Amino acid sequence: MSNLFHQKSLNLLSEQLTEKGIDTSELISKIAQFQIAVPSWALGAGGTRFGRFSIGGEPRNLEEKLEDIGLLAQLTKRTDAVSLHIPWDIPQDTEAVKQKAASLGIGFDAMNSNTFQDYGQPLSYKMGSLSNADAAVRKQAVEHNLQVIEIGKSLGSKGLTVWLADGSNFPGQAHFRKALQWTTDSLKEIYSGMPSDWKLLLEYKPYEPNFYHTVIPDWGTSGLICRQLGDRAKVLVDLGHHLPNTNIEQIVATLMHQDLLAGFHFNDSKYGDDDLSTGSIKPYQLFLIFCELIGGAEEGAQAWDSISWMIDASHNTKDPLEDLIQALEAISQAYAKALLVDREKLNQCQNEGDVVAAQEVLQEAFLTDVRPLVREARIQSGGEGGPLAFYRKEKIREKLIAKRGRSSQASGL
Ligand code: PSV
Ligand code: MN
Ligand code: MN
Repeated sequence: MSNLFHQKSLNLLSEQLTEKGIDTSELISKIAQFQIAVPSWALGAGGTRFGRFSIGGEPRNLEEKLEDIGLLAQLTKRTDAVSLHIPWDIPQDTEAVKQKAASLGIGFDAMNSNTFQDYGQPLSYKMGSLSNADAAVRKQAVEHNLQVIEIGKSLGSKGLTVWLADGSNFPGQAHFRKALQWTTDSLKEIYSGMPSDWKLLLEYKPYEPNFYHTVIPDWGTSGLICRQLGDRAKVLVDLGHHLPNTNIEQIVATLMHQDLLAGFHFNDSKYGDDDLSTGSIKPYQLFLIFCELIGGAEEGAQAWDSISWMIDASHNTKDPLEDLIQALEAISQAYAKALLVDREKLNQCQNEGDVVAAQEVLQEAFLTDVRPLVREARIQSGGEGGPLAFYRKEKIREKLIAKRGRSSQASGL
């Protein structure tokens, strides 16, 4: 797209927004400030239980993962941090990793522990980790989390994300109440091992890999546990971790109302934890979530800065870097559209019971083409107007393949 086209579309949109009393430059600066962390495991091709198709040029180690995120940051200016998963990303040389990240302008977002796989540790997590009936396994899982905190401390991270696969596949297999209690007790130990300026982000998920019962299946259970841990434990909402048609925006509003929202794992979903590109399936839902976030922050329910933003996706068919560019764009667009909502008018419609007008207020914002604003925010920050086109024109994947090989593979999923 030409610069002239961009300027023309930006001018037209600015005129339209100014007529509505909206300050375009303030919008652009808000969009520019909004940064979303990228997970280390989204940089390689993912896979399904049926197979994995290598994309080529995948990062072979942590340093190369950082390089990929540095590139994303340079092109999009929408990300400035990585979220690491341990043991997939154990740094061999912490100082070198820190230096590399600093040279790329990348910080370390929340650390992720992993007690859902066996990777050579003495005791198996086959029958669960923090909820395991065997105290020795629980202890090992707690210690793993404490170790992840130590690694995070050495890198400058300020949070620990815990997702547990714990649960059971068949009725009778597990004792629901004991499993919940053991999990809570284990998390208490982990929480007390966190530095006082850290937060614990507790993820929930209704099913998978267990298909009968999951110890932390929903936001309510996660919230109940967090309440028993302390103020710095909050609920992490992964958009794919809901049964179909769940009203996620309402969950977000409820959690903010209770100061219990830790942050997000952005992705999209048609059926379950599909880990599809954010905004590719339900962009209207994503917009409505941002409406609640902005409303909740503006009305003082929970501070915007207290919320963590991260992508959690996996790619079986797309180039992961292209996909992440698309996801960052979709998130920025949803945020920009939600910023356009006339909240005063919406509030008035709600008070007057004007259902039709309330819907119009939301549609007016959602149907605005905000792409010129998002593009301008990127350009003003020093990024590319069209990062995807730039990526293809510069043949970046081809260059990565030449450097790293056709069948290079990152540790991880
Ligand atoms: C589990 O489905 C999850 O959403 C958790 O966040 C994990 O850490 C991540 O995916 C990678 O397996
Ligand atoms: Mn997740
Ligand atoms: Mn998931």
